[in-house]
Amino acid sequence: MTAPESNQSVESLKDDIQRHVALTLGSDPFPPRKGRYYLGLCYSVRDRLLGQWLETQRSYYDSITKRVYYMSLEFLPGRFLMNYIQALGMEEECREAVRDFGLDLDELLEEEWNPGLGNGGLGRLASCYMDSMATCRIPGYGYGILYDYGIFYQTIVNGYQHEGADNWLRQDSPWVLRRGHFMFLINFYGRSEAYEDSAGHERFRWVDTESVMAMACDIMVPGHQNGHVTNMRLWKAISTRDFELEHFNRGDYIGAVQSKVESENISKVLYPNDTSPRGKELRLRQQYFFVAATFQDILRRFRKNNYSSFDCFPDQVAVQLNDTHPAISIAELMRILVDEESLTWETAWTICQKTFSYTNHTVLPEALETWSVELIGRMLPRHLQIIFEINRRFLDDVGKRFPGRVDLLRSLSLIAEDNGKQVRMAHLAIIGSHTVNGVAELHSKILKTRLFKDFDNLYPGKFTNVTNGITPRRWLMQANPALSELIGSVIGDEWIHDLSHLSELAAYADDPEFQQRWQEVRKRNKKLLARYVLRKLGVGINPATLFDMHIKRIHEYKRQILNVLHVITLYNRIRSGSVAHHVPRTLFFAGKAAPGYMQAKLIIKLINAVGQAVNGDPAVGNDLRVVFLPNYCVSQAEKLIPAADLSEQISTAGMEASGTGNMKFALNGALTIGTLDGANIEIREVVGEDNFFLFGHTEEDVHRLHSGGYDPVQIYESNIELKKALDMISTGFFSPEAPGLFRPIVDSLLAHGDYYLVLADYAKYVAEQARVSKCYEDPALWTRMSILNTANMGKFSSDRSIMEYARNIWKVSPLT
Ligand code: 475
Repeated sequence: MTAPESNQSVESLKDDIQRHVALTLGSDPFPPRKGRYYLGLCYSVRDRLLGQWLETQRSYYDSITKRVYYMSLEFLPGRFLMNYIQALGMEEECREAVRDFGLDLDELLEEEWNPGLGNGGLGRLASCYMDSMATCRIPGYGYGILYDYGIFYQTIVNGYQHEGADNWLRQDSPWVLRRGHFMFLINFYGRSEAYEDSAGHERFRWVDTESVMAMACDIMVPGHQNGHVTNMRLWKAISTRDFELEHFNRGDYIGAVQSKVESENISKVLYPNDTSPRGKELRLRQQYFFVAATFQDILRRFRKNNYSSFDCFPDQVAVQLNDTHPAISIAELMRILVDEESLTWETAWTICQKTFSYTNHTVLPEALETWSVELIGRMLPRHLQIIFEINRRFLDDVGKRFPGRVDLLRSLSLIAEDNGKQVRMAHLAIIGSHTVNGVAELHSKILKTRLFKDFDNLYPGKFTNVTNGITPRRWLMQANPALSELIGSVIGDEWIHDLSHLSELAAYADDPEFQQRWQEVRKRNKKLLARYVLRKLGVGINPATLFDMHIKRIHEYKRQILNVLHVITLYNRIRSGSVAHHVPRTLFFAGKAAPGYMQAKLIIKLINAVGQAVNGDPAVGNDLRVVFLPNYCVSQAEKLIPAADLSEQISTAGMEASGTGNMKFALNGALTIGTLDGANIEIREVVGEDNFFLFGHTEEDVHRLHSGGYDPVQIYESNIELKKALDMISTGFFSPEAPGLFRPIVDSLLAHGDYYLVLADYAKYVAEQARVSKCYEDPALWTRMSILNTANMGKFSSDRSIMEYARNIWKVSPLT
């Protein structure tokens, strides 16, 4: 596969780069400049993939195979250029080509802007799955929205988070292929009108609608050196001509342009996952926009294959709903099948249930989506009618099976009544799907035994688990070239396609020579990161210290506060000289807080304030440093993770559905300090109890403590170090200019019951951290643990996850 074909030679690459600089960009190729040559290289690499992409798409038609539609409002693909280069197996050629122009490939790569089309875990998972679908040759597509503005750009000003607009398409992206000929009309508002068909049956049609066009924009997702290129199709809103004409005819030019602009707002901006997602009309418009466009595309392809009946639709189409964000799909497919294709309700419903499957990503009650009946009724009147009819039939059925159980009807209904009438999107997704999965074993168990217990009783076997995974291509091969090379030198490169091969490393865990090489690679990565931090923040950090990282969205359940309390405790111990000797640590924090989540934003300020106090205290010196890296994103994660010694995975047990950062760290040889939550449990199972730092209450403990009897104040009173740390926060030690600034944080822990059980886990966490330091002082032990972490991570490849989805849920096989 890697054997250079003619267009893979350095010379042909150089010709193409210069040709693109001159003829695509219209720029003078001399002298070679970074920005232009970066683009020239992008177009040259793109050319080499486009042929494979066309061939792959054609092969789907030729084999008339079942296809997977992965529907997600979010994707976080990270930078593309290196991913494409490595997929083509052309890294050396590209390095040499640009070197000949006096440029450096690594510098060119930094020119690319991160497409931040997602919030965090859910979006990044979707992109890992796209990579694995392509590498495993699963025929499928990703579908989403091409937002003009991705997740906000975070800066830290005086310790506070500031949000800036992320206008990532400001300069056209070479990776986005606009398909002006794939445009679909999308309707909104209007009303549902009853009429009688020729056979005298009552039927409905959706009339008096407002409309907008959805234009397809495609991004290639290549498999790793296998010639398979999957398509990610993102929709962009374009105003309709009709809309304009109507205004123009009335002589209202400005009105025409204004409504054009407004209708195009649909794909303008990604919604940050704020504490409460309710009531955002534009968000529901986005959801339906992308669903309606995607289904027109799905049906276009289905029809192209000349099917005589819709009965075989589920044999051709599998639709995966990435959380409930695309769940309105179920009502949309019913509308198409019943209103437009004239199928009976029963037939249409059977087709729906055989087509959809739904992945849940969170059990936090505030994150479960609902839409008011009023809003859906206004924006999607026919869909609301359909949802009511689905609910009527469903509750009828439940009533027959469980007579007299009014409580059950209330808990299962698609409509919640307690807070004004709301449609529960998770309930719609569950009853409209054949399979519902959680994303780690514990999470899937919680879905069955707590959150959706009644549904599990009703539909035994519908709930299942697919533990998340990450792509080894981006998260080891690309992010950590030095470690990849070391691994390759002893076990070869098969792990890139089949991560289980990493287990062969275990044989080297105690080999002193291998250990030394392992340590050298890790040291080198830490030095690279130290240089990056110095460049970005002007802060010097010592690569010889223990690199302790807590990088993820800022949320109370992820308990950055627990980490901060540990930092303050270390600080106090250093200052009082109460530790015989301390293992020097550098604490890394990174992550965004939802713009409307005040407590999370205050936590960011606290981290920075503690950092300022600690870093500025001469008594501390090198022993403790705290850095907060602004604007966490995929590219930043790629720099941080390979340099981590310790990975903080310390959520309240039962609250982190899976986590995927935890997998990235362990794969790169960091050790985890973590609770029995999400995929931590499964990571610990495979790497071994001895190679994992465990602490904290279990999910069952948490459930019990939440049922009553938990008293954080008593813990505070009885733990001197904890009391001191909290008192420092609440009395303004870290905010002398505003002593009461951090009171809300301390109040949430003491006055408001400490819902996330920070105090309950504090003592065990601090004790386990001491064990971390002790192990770190024994390099042979630490290195052995590190190697064994990497060696045992085979299970967490997203290739494994995707093959489980393919076999057990989608019923599709890889193309041969
Ligand atoms: C979980 N995002 C992780 C990851 O499965 C898990 C919610 C509402 C609106 C927009 N985005 C969201 C999430 O819910 C999310 O990212 N969930 C995460 O999904 C992949 O590993 O535990 O928190």
